[in-house]
Amino acid sequence: MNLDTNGPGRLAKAPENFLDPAAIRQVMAGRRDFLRRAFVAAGAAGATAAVATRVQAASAAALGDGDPAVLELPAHTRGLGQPVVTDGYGKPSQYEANVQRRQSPGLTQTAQSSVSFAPLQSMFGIVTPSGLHFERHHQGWWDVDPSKHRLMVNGSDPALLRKPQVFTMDELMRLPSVSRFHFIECGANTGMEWGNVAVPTCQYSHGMLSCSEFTGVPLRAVLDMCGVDLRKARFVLAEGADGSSMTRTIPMEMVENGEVLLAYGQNGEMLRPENGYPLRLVVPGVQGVSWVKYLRRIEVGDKPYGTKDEVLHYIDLMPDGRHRQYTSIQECKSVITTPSGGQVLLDKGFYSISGLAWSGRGAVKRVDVSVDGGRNWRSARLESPVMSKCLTRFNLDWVWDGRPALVQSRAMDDTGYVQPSYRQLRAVRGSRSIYHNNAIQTWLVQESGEVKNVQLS
Ligand SMILES: Nc1nc2c(c(=O)[nH]1)N[C@H]1C(S)=C(S)[C@@H](COP(=O)(O)O)O[C@H]1N2
Ligand SMILES: [Mo]
Repeated sequence: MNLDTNGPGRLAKAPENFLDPAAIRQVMAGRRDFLRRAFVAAGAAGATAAVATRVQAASAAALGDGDPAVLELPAHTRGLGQPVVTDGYGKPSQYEANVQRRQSPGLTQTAQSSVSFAPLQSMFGIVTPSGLHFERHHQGWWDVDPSKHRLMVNGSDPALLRKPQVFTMDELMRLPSVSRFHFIECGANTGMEWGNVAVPTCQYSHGMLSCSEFTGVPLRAVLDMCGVDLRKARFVLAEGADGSSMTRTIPMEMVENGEVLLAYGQNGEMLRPENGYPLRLVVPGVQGVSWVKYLRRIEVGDKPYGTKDEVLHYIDLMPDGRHRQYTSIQECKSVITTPSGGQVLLDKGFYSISGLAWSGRGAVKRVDVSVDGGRNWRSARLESPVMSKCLTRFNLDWVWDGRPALVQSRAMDDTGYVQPSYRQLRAVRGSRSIYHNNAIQTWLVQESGEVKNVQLS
């Protein structure tokens, strides 16, 4: 590609949001005038009103070959806009239509027991819009009638819980609530990359990750209402109402400190059906599978339950052939979302490297960024707010000189834990696991500006 030689300061953002593949090919082929011409063509097509044509003609005469996006009065400046409540529930702009959660072709046999990935490369800040939240269903999703939904709280033994109770949604929602920002990451996120590079974009490599403000009642408060004996009841079983019979053991320490929520709210409104409406468990820092959706039962017990989804699934295959169970905390991890796989840098010059970091053990303390495959590192800016068990946005200024670059981020949390390289992770875990891959991600920015997923050995 013949790079435009405009100096640093010119930002040519990765084009996926406003160029289609054909347009990218044109730019890559050296058609540097392509963008301007495309805008001219679009402007001419829109300039139908006589007034606009006159303004355009006058301006063009005065200024020569000016930018029609500046010179022509667009329809939205001349006419009357849409009325209020055209949409009782607003939708994104039509121009953002390719920002979608997506399914990986061929990954699963059915679309009910499957996963969709959030478009991390298109998001700002730390909050995932609810309609773009990744989805993981073991047996399809449901829009459950909240008036018929119940939560049963019982004990495996009457001595552990004196007053078992059944709650309606109304009864839960009148209790004192809290709202907290947390990430949720499927334990299988980045799981396809254990052996080798497998997927092209960060949507597919890291998109089983989302972050919301959740609102609900601390499970601790409800267990206290039900007369729990915390000396004996050291474990909780959470059970979902869908056909997957999703059941997971949660250690009572996580519940006792008030962090685990019976959540009905997500980003200021009720949970979306895909995310467990009307009630889901929020287990901060823990892999997604424990965040049981359509939550219908909580049982307290005195030992781990050993359910199928913790004894057979969601276990870590070690190099010696044994499996590790109950490794549920999502360790510190990060990913650069710009520049990232599938994007194209159209120009040398200034870029804001941007990404996300998180830790299931607390807050992100530091993120270092390398553009030379890990030889040199610079600390990125952590953008506020920086919260515990929540996504943290980081940014770093970068001037791309047009030569190949290996772009990486390495996060550290407030326990001092540092995100490992693939070499370090595989030395302990091997390369045949599915779950809990938190290795440093590398994006190769090629001379052409195209960005590729690579792994450094
Ligand atoms: N009832 C129920 N809860 C469930 C699941 C499920 O299939 N059924 N999937 C689990 C898994 S594996 C994950 S990663 C998260 C995904 O939550 P999300 O679909 O809201 O992103 O929900 C968990 N809770
Ligand atoms: Mo998951």
